Amino acid sequence: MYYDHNQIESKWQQYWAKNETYKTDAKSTKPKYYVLDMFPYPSGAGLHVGHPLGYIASDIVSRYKRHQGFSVLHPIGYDSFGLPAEQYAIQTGQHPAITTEENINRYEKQLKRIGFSFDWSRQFRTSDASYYKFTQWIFIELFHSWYNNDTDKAEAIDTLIKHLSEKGTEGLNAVQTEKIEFTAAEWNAKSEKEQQEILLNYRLAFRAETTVNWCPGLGTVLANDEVINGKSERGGFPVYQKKMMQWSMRITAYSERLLQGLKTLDWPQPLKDAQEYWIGKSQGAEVNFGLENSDVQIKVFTTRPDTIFGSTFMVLAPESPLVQEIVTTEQKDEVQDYIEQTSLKSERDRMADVKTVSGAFTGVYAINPFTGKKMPVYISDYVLMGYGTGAVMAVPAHDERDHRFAKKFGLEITEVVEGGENVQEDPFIAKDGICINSDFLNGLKYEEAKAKAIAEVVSRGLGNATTNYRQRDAIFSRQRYWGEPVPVYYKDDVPYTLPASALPLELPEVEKYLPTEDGDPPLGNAKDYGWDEANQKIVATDLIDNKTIFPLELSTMPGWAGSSWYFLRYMDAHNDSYFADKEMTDYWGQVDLYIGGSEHATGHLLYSRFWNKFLKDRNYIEQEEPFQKLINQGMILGMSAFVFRIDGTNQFVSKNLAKDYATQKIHVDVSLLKGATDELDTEAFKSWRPEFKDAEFILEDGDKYVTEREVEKMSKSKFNVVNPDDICDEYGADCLRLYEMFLGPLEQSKPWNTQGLSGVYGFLKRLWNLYFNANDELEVTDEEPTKEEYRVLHTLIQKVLFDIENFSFNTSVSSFMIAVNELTKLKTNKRQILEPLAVIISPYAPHITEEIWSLLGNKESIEYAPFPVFNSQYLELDEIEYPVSFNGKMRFKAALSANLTPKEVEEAVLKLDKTIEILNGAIPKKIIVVPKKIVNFVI
Ligand code: ANZ
Repeated sequence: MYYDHNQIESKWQQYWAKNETYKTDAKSTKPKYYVLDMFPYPSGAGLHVGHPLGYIASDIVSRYKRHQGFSVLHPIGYDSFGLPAEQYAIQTGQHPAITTEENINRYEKQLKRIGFSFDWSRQFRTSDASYYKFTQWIFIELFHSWYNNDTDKAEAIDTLIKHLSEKGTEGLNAVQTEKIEFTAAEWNAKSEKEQQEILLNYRLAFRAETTVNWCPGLGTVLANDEVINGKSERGGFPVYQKKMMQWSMRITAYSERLLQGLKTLDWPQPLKDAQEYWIGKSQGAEVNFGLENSDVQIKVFTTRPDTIFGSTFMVLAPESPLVQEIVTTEQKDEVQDYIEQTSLKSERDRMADVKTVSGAFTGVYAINPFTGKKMPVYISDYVLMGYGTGAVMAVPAHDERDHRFAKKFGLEITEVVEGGENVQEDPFIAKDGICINSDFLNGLKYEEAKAKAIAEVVSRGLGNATTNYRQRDAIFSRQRYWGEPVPVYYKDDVPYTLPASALPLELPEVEKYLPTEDGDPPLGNAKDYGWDEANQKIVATDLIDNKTIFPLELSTMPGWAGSSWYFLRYMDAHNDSYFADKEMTDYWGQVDLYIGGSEHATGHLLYSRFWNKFLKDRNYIEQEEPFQKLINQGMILGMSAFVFRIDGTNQFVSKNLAKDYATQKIHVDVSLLKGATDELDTEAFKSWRPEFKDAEFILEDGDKYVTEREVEKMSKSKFNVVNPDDICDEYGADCLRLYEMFLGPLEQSKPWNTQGLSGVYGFLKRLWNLYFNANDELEVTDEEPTKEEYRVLHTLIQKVLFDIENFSFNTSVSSFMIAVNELTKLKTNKRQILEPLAVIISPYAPHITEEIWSLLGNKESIEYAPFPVFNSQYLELDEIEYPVSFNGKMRFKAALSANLTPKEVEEAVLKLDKTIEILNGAIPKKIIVVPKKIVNFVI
């Protein structure tokens, strides 16, 4: 029978949808397995063949686990708030909800076409009010929580308020923006407003004035990981530093736990390294330096207290508030100029630029407490305000940046440590890391010197040992429309959260998506956006009187809010009263397998770990870490095509003639090539774009325009995308799935080549034909298979079990091919072989196997058929071909039963005609039998 992939695939896709084949039971007595793909953002461009790579792998695992008797959660939904839909809304006036809906519909159609076994019933979008209701609820919980270092977890703000009202800040060990101290009496005497302002110093969701990455092109603030080389990740607009009142999340409270947790996770090492680097833990000391003729102290953070004897000057961050306090009148102008110059640079640029050395002298001197020497105090942009204390003791003999600075400003350079292997940070390495030039540390090695220096700093009351993290709190406000409204209103400038009963705070309609004339975010355009506190409802914006009707927060949440907890929502996707029932989160626990791109290393994967840990602290869930195993799929690369335009003309010269001309290389759409060749369809090219309408061609071999091909990232802008819909039409989804897996190891990047599909298609036809006879009739017998047939089947089972458990999908596909070829040769038509064969292949190629399964007379879907059990007995050989040697020279081979003892082998070989002939009456001195390997006669 003809293998009609189109008919078969659409038939089963309808069957699965109608029967909800992949719907996960709410509760199950089976063991659970949770397989998740990273939350897709449905862009307008639709899917190309690179996108499904990870989804195919996770789908194979899901199906395999179902065959193995697991209750599998394999959900899908959409991260649907975000900038592109909003940018489009600004340009066209079309509501972002409409664009989003269209994009999702298209995306979903494409996904369904590939036959993924998602539980579609659990689907949701981050922009659904029924979902963001709980994103807002989590925000409120964060707002009403603080981090207690003593219990090492987040607690309800009430426990903090109790502490403050009973003991003030005494004995309080909290994560805070700024260290403040007061007594219980002082706290109790404060007004409500004052108390609320103080609490913001501790809340996990808080408001503070922060230097932000302001992107005028997008009209919003961006997170550090959304800025690449001073430009916005989306759109490439310039990003500037600006001070603004912003909502932030105190992720730094979790730095240490985020770091420690990595040890428990089965994640790719580069991903763990990226998180570790981002968190950036450094251990060192904070040391106070007194100023000459002044009470002012400059506190520095140093990771090298052992070099304090070599510190000859100090440098403050230009933004440090201390600068204004200490600068002398003579130096004021120079310092002011420098501060302004610095404000134009982003923190990233400042860190990245190690070449330019600049700074200004404040006019004052500090005293090195260890050497008693005067240290001029400078400001320079290489010192960052947000790190450590915003001040450094400069040690030019041991720190490269300090060294460059000292050279430029003619400052003293004193060596303290003779470098060595264990002084890795020391750029001026010489010998063995022994301290010199300080009687105090002389002769000590780096670690000893560091410990001794810290002890001395502490005993002299100059400072203490500290640990610093490079990670910053995460800015949470976006001055945009298409995001979750922040459920907060302002009374007397103090933020209060909406009661949970008022959630969701729905995104209001606005007439335009741009900021208001007063520079407020787009929500400032909403007509109904006031909060009636007494009646607990939203009312007209005009009614705001700041007495009973209050203004609501106008910024929205960032893209990462909704994606920081979606994996929990899938466990109980339609619960209207709770983000997810505890019974459900207990049952599903961690995501067992998470597949997605490596670009989420320091954004999503830190934020979601943070929220998960927070929800655990507050006893809403049990798991400390959300994603146990994670795989980063590689990228599928496209084969771009180029034409050569002769400079200044509309003439295009074929690739192999192009070297004779001055040309410009231009991308052309790969769909303009003839079939799967490199040859350009010149007519199609002419009608591709108006500017090529009159194109002329210089052809080669008389009639061909050959394009140049190059492997590049697959992307719409490079015109090298291949649409999976086209592949599904021509070859079918099963072929696409097998081919994507066959391309190579999942984690690696690999080029796409449409020509390769026909080989896989041939395999599917051979598989199909195994079940049919020469008259195209299904023919399967109930006869007992031969040993050889069993051997082929069990070799395959063993291989595939190993491969799937090890996420090696490409090797499984090759073993399918080998098995089908062998079974074809054996003309196998035994049910006991062919039925399990269909089950083994079904996770990879679910449509064809589902069809075969039903043709074989099964009434239920193949999906829940048990996976065949491996039996090693079938791999044992009946006969062994012994090479028989005489004095080390192999003369012939003897096929003997595998069950013979060495003695029996010897006897059997001695009886063979060939042996008798070669021995020719001689009596062997020795006969060596290596069981199952060789026989050797010594004569
Ligand atoms: C003296 C010293 C001597 C330092 C030496 C380094 C090497 P990490 O490892 O990244 O934590 N530093 C401290 N605060 C800074 C700030 N706000 N901006 C720029 N640099 C700052 O680096 C910590 C080291 O970076 C600190 O130790 C300090 O310089 C500098 F041979 O102190 B060190």
